[in-house]
Amino acid sequence: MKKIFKITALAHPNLAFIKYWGKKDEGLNLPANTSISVNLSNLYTITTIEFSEIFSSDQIKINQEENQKEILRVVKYLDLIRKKAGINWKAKVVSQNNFPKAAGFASSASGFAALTLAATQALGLNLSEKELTILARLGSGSACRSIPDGFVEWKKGEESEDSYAYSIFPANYWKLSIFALFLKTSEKKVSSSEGHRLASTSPFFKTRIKKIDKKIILLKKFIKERNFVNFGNLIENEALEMHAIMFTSRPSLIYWDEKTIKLIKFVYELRMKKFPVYFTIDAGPNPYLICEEKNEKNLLKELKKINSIKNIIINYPNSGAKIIKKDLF
Ligand code: 2P0
Repeated sequence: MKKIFKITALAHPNLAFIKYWGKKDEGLNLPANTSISVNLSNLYTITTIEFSEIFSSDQIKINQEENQKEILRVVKYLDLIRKKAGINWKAKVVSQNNFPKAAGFASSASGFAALTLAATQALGLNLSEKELTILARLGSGSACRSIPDGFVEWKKGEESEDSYAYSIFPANYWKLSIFALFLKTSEKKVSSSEGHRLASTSPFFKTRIKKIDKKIILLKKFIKERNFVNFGNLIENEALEMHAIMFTSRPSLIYWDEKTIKLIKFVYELRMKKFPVYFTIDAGPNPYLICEEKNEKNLLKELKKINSIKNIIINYPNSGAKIIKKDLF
């Protein structure tokens, strides 16, 4: 039988409703808290990997670029997978996003999730979903949440083997429309990894961690009940809390710009007019607006009035990482 060493995988970035901000162990990407997210249908990374004994070095291309810092991170991660598989062949990797990377759109999550699935399959490692999430987490923390389907919980765990992600509700459980708004698409100056390091310097970080388990329980209840108003208020407050930690870190970290604030105020205005829409924001200036699918067209109409929005991609809850047939090389 012919052995296949070339595999292509597709993974979606995930949007956190309860954020991962701060690590307990930086080497292992053990988070300070449990987090909850959903996979985004219309944003994705496709990664093709081929291992061969004739390659003399790893060749890695991400979005048609050869960025040395990113390459080193990927090579280090491939070394980990090679060690697990007991194979030392070098690899060719081509990875392509359909959205701008490092602008707060979780490109490391979809990138490492796709790479984890493709590389382990190509080397014949038959890992369970739980094992895949643990491995993906070692590449980038949030990547573990892009492996399972739909709404996903990443349990913080005490050590590497019990810090993993799993689906808590399937993608079709709740028809949410999640608008990714592109205000600014240049790469951010401070990476998330650097940001995580600063989190514990905020005087409010300990309070956040103390209260977060209650928030997790509440969020799961609101999703289960499909209670949009309670859900929206909770996730919006959670995003502001994470950014408050960033603002009050030393040195402080401000990912927003004027356009972000304008959008926040716009959401408040819509709610004053009884339009049920809420926002969340990740480690970047670009907000996500969330409404129920029945209100999607009206929200789009409202957003057309704002000329600072360069592009809008509407997403729905989606399945996790998967193997696809279409290779990139
Ligand atoms: C999240 N973010 O929960 C939070 C919200 C950004 C804001 O996870 O160092 O890229 O690779 O483990 O996963 C971004 O952090 O950091 C992140 P590493 P990662 O989605």
